[in-house]
Amino acid sequence: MWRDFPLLPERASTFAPEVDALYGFLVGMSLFFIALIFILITVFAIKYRRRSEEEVPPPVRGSLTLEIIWIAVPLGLVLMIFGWGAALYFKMYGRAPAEALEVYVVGKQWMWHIQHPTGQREINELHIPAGRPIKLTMTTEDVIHSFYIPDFRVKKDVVPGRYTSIWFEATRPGRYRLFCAEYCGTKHSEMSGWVIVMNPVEYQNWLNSGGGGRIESLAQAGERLFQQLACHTCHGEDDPGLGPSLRGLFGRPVRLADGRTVVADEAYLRESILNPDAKIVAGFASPSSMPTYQGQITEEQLLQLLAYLKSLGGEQR
Ligand code: HEC
Ligand SMILES: [Cu+2]
Repeated sequence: MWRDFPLLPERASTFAPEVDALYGFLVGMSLFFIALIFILITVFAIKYRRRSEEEVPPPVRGSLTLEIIWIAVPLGLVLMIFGWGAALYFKMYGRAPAEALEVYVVGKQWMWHIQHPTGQREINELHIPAGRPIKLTMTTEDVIHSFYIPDFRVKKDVVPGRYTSIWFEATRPGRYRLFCAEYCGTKHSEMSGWVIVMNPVEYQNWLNSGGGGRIESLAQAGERLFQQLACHTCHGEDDPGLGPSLRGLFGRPVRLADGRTVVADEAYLRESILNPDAKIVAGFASPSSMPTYQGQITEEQLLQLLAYLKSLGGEQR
């Protein structure tokens, strides 16, 4: 059992050495100052000890030079740590590279549902190719979970009602532990799994064999839902004028009835489907004639609809 939880995680993503360098510096610096302070306390305690009962210590005046040094040195150090940490943070938790492979994750008490854009689904396992940036778009059906891969040094909360994302690039094929890092109920500790990193050829084989037989891509599943839920009656191609055309919508700025302009990102599409009245498209009546789909569709179905809407063109992000 203890072998499953090694003391030191592996360095298996491009971020890992960078995170380790920062932590190494913090630990090294702390050790240096601990040693320095303890040595000085000991040396001073011995050197300046009281040698006789009558001894009166000489008065001490302040030293401007000393004071400047002990303000400037720590200030410089913490500013450096701040700059270093912020730069790394923005790199890791900023926007994923455009060529990243997008995989969708839905947390549920107490498992991880994974959907690949090509349609493969898995539970508590995530198969990915090495040497390619991977972007995870994540949400949850119930409570807050947290998606954590120690060997990759990435962790991000997965929050009900919205999408969060992380990206990383695995460097070496292998099996790596995946955890939920947010206490989410009785079986929280069982909410773990494996990330299986494969070389690109193996990964392609896995994709081809995945699901056994013909599988529907996420966007295809979304298109089917789009018909089933009758979205096409208002958003159809031969536009009956009941709703705006959704072609090329993703990533585009949308003018709203209240004069604001918002970008049609994932959060906007999600809100448009679950709560149409929140933002009315310019030129349409308020309240919206579009019914709410809150409670009618699962998070996984919502992701499929999203994949379909993205496939209708628009700026890829
Ligand atoms: C009864 C007609 C109707 C149906 C059914 C309908 N919609 Fe809509 N939809 C509208 C109207 C009208 C608007 C514009 C007003 C607004 O913003 O709510 C709209 C807006 C939207 C927008 C924002 C569009 C933009 O240009 O910013 C999205 C996305 C959307 N709908 C998706 C869907 C999806 C997905 C479904 C099916 C699950 C669906 N709609 C079903 C009428 C409908
Ligand atoms: Cu959890």
